[in-house]
Amino acid sequence: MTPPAEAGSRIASGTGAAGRTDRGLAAGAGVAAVVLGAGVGEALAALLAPRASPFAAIGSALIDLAPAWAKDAAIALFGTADKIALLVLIGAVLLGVAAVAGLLERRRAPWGAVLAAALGVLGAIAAVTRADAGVFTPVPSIIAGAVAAVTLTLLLRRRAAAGPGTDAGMSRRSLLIAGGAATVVGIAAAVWATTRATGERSVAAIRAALRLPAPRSTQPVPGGADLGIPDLAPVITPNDEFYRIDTALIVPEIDPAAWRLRIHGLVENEIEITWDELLSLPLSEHIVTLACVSNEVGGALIGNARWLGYPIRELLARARPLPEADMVLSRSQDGFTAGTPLEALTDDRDALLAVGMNGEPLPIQHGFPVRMVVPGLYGYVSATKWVVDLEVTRFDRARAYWSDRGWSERGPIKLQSRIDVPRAHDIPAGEVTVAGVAWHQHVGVAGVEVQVDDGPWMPARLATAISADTWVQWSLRAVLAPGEHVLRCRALSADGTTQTSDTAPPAPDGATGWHTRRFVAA
Ligand SMILES: Nc1nc2c(c(=O)[nH]1)N[C@H]1C(S)=C(S)[C@@H](COP(=O)(O)O)O[C@H]1N2
Ligand SMILES: [Mo]
Repeated sequence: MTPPAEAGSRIASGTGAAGRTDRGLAAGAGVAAVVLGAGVGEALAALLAPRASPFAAIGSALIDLAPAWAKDAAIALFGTADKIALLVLIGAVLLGVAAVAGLLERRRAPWGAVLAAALGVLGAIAAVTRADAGVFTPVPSIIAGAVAAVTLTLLLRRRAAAGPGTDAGMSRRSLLIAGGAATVVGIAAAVWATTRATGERSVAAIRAALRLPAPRSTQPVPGGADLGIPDLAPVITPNDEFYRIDTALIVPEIDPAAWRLRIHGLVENEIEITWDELLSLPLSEHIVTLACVSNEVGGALIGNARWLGYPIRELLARARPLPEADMVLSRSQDGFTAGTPLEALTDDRDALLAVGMNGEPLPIQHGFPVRMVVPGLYGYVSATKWVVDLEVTRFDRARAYWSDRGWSERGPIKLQSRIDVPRAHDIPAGEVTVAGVAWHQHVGVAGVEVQVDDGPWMPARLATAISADTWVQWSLRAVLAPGEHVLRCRALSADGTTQTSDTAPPAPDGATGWHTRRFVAA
């Protein structure tokens, strides 16, 4: 006997078996419709405005909505592949909802189509709430939702039109063909859209053709700074190996010719500076180790580069901050903000407005054309990439991006050290080289000690530090008998403190504890 709901459905099913097939087909139709809609949306975004991609808009909104622990967990799980992981997750959820829309359309038309359209509305809402939204931003999402809704209606109507008594195989076949075609077209459109990425390519071309002025002054790497030990982090991190952390699903594409930096707020003299003006100033090179607050003990979210730039101190001196100011809220083109103590930008530490990284213009992912680099502070409170605005303000008046999400308002980098060598877990017994890096930016590292099993702490050999603002390599020869061993390292700061053994997670202001590694010697 056919249940009443089935009888009322627009898809006639003679038997339970046919009913089950219909459900599968309906779910498939939902997926096909949403894939087609999403593909059309991505293609339109590629044509109209790359930053209007429905996928990227939803992803960016989720990133902004995510609490501190979620960001922490994502980075812990996926490292710098966290963005790909997010897109895969969104895709999976989208396909799930698409299947539900198909089933819903089959039983309660037009609610499945309404659900498909709602996905588009969701994308549009996410898109218009982006900091860099324009007039076209919601359009691709709206059209994507409309295409999905109409396609779903047509697909399942086609199935219904086959009706009772017609050849179910035929009708299933035509639905399979139409749905398959929609899916293929949708995937092709999405692939085309991702390979296009026009804006980025043109800014990449501008960057490639760019020649930065020679620095007025530079900072040499002392001879003994790099111990030259295989597998040990090189003292200067090459650009393509430099960690990348940011909230930007789509990297901002800024033509230097259109770049401006405004300095305003609690200042006597509001100023604006262009790219040409910035490049005409005397630029100098400073080697600074940048670190992410999300770096776990022993983690890789740290790198050391030679930055070419102009002291922010000099620009702030022109703007003349008012006495009550104690913070600078820097803002990137895509709306990220960092709150930096005014003092860290005006004291002698040479906080930079940087344009160059290791002898080339900033890579686009690392903030092209201009970013901030502030020795001694974690990136989230200081290292704004794609920076376009500095608002001189107060900590009790303004809140920065991550401070709004549970991370500490202040972010001085903590004393840390890491074991890089041996890289492998299974090592030959006997004399081995143990080596790593240690850092306490803007304070300096005075020493590193290593403990083998529960033995005494032994002083490691410290390489020559480039400056207090950079990490320093260390090494030690240890003799390991066959068997299991536990090695720990701890740094001694130039301020007399010893790296704490207390373990703390990255949130809210940086991880602590000793990097501990287990080896098996044979
Ligand atoms: N515009 C922008 N700048 C940003 C961020 C961001 O999300 N957006 N992240 C900050 C964080 S948390 C860190 S650790 C550094 C990382 O810089 P890198 O990607 O060049 O290594 O950039 C900082 N600057
Ligand atoms: Mo970070």
